[in-house]
Amino acid sequence: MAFPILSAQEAAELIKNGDNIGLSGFTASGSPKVITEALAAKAVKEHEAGRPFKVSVFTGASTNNHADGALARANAIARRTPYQNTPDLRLRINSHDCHYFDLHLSELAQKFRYNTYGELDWAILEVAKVFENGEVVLGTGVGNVPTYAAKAKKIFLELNTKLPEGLYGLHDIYMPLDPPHRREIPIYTPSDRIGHPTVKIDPSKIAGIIHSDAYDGIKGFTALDDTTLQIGANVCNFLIGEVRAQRIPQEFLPIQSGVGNVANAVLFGLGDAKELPPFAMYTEVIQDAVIDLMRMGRCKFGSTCSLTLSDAKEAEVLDDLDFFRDKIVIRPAEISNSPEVIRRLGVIAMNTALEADIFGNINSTHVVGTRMMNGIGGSGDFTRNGYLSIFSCPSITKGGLISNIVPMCSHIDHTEHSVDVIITEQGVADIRGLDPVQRAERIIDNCAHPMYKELLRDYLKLGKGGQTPHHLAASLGFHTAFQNTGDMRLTDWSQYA
Ligand code: 0RQ
Repeated sequence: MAFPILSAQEAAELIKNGDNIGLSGFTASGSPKVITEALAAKAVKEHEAGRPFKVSVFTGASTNNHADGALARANAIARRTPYQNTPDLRLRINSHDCHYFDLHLSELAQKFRYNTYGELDWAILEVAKVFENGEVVLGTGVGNVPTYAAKAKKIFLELNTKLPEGLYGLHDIYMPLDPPHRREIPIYTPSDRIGHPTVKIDPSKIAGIIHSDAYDGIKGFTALDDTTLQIGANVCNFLIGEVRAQRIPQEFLPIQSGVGNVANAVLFGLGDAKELPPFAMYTEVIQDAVIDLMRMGRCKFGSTCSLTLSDAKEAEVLDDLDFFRDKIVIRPAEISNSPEVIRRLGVIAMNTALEADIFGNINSTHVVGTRMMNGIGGSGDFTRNGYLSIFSCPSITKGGLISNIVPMCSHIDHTEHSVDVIITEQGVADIRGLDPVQRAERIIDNCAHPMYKELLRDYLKLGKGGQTPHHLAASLGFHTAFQNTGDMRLTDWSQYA
């Protein structure tokens, strides 16, 4: 069947104000690029003509500057979920121009199959190859494509000529049955393949193929500094100790690692931690550092939802796919992040906190409890279900104006029940088996920055008892001081005494 070839503008013209759109990809990888930019340009024209134009955008995780970035700048996003991380969209979300709701990444596909958020008018999917029967080979990120392709009324395919057809075989496309008919997802080791290398699309739904040759535009990470290097070393030393103590099996367990600079530093540390055996990853994102670990033989296999690589690293991988073919599988988000599989495999979950409180709760998403940063992403899927759940972050931010260890988190994404270990450049607080006061003492002693230790100890003395001895009025004292003075060090407990 010959599918119509459209320009990005022709495709955008078919999308109407109020439509629901599902995008391919997971992080910037595999997200569409040219139709979303044309859609943003259309929105600008519509707004200039005095007409409303906004669409609801559903994705796998964050996207890229061509999608979230362009659409947010055009104020063209009515509703958005799940994870995002472009500065322009962050501004729209925090000013309520865009109605964003934050969700565990593993949950979105199922919710769409039950029409929780309404019907999907369009799916826009970046692909590496289209077969005549409508089957497609995806790019470097899968996200929720199988579900969006099945549910969308109409589909645009962005055929990216930069993506080699050799990507065929890297994906493992599998859609689980839904409740009440659900059965186990039969993954017993990270490298198990249970699905199909392509996504099968009903050819009658393909509204057009649009050519593209754009890169994902992912920047390299901030250079490692003393703080992030020390965090990475602390994580690795902790894991080595756990293997020695036989709390982790000698053959080790699969690793999940989050996104960002801190996660990158942790992965870097694993390259040097030769006492740990070569390991597999069961994760949602493979970053640059993992590719280097594969070259070094330290990471032997990576199950992921995306290859979130800088443009240079992506070119390196795409040019050498034969080396990576038996080392990588790219899965849909509901499989890469499946609570069932994560629990079965015994994944070691390593994610980054914006702030941790002295009782072991974690804020991953809200700056000073109010401004959305990125979203919970997959951190909850992995933390809640992991064999061992670790959070790391620097002990201070902005030169010490902010302590990342606080009396009470200003927003909580991960509760004390799911968090096993907190690690900063100062040290490691293993809080398993401790009561709240014991946890607080260990986190302050081992993780807080010296400039904040006394303030935190004094807070603990303010409480009037109870198992978790908060002083409720003072519990957000660090954040209040920051809002009033710009410096958490100026917290004055005497006003609460
Ligand atoms: O701001 O860029 O202005 O300097 O937050 O902080 O230290 O560079 O950390 O890049 O590792 O990101 C939690 C956001 C950390 C990320 C978060 C400021 C700090 C800096 C970034 P600047 P760093 P990272 C897998 C799992 C949730 C989702 C998740 C994240 C910026 O890891 O989004 O884990 N996680 N998904 O200065 C105010 C604080 C702060 C603060 C840091 N307490 N208050 N600002 N910053 N702490 C992936 C997916 O799910 C797809």
